[in-house]
Amino acid sequence: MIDQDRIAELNEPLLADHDRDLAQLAARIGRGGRSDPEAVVSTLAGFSVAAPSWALGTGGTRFGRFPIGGEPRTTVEKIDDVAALRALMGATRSISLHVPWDDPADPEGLREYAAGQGIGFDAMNSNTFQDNPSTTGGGRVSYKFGSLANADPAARQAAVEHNRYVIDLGARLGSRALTVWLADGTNHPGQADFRAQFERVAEGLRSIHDHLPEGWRMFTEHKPYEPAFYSTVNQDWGSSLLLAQAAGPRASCLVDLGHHLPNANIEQVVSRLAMVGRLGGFHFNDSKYGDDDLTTGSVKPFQLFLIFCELVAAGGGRVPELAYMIDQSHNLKDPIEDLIQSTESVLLAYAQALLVDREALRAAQDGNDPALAQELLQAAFRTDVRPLAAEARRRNGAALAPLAAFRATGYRAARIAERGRSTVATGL
Ligand code: AFD
Ligand code: MN
Ligand code: MN
Repeated sequence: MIDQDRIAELNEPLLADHDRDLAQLAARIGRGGRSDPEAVVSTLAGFSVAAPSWALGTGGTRFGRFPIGGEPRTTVEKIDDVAALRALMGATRSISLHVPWDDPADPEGLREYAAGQGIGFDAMNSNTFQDNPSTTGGGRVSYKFGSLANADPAARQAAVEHNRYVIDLGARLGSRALTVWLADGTNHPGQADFRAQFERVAEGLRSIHDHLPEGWRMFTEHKPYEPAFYSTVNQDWGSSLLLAQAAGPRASCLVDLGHHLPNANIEQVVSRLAMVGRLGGFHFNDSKYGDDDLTTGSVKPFQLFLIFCELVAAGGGRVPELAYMIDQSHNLKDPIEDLIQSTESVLLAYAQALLVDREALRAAQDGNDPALAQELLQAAFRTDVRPLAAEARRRNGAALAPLAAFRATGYRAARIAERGRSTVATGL
């Protein structure tokens, strides 16, 4: 619904300045062969981060939700919004569905529709943190006291069956991954046995893993608290690693940037999991206090940069082929505007990480020269790489100034006219 001709029209008046800025930056970073601007641009142009289906609508908190109108009411409309985002950014070429909030009756038809919009299906997300009739064996059980961790074997079985259903649905959509985030835990000391809950979850994940089709992967996603407030079964990267190892060889750990206790060294977690070959992917967001699901890179951009430095190092010069997704809750901003800004932050952090002189950094590290090491990292981080990201967008037929372009297209007003203002809850 945002066509490339319109984007090209909006880009036209910006091209001269863009070309000048790009040429100046390329000359500067390319001096002495320190970096290859062309290689950075083409790497960025090839990178894609999945959009979360649940974040195309206004999120909300337990204190309220303030819908902005024109929000998607169906999975088809969520795909339309991701296609608009792709037209603007050129870097969100897939959508990550959340079942049963997305539970298409005609998966093959939806797959074809999405393909026609240039959108594929990334990792599927199961939901055993709510009692939905379709996920609790028709209401036979409840997840109030957990799903895979539940002392009630019928609840555990229902949770395994729901995950198997999500995998089968994903296979029909062309997805090749499942993310399992469990809210399982306790709210009160002594409520459950830590070991018994953990071992029940490990057994359930093994059953799910054994259902994975050829070529599929599954991700265990840790989170320290919420909705469980005394203990969470999969509460940190250590538990996530143990659970992935217990589940099987195609299980690895998904790192959600909002899922660590305050001041955790996330870039070190990334290095550890990559070192043992169990780093599966990311849910990008930012936070100040908890799992705030704020705009990626809006609060701690240096941390995001350091994470990408670890990824570029692990991938030998570019990020490894992992599952890269955004996972946010847009409570105040227009969801598409927030996703534009988040996608931009991811690309900028990646570009800056590509500028790090890794040979010189390794020499500084081996030479115990922390001042030089800092100089090398900050030289990259302090480089304004926006012209490189803009050029990558332009090469993908996307917008040089995506937020302004989004507003100029009048996309939101058109969706309000089409979809109305009364919207159903689509966020978490
Ligand atoms: C919530 C959880 C977790 C999960 C997401 C989608 O905290 O991040 O990945 O929902 O299920 O944000
Ligand atoms: Mn997440
Ligand atoms: Mn979360």
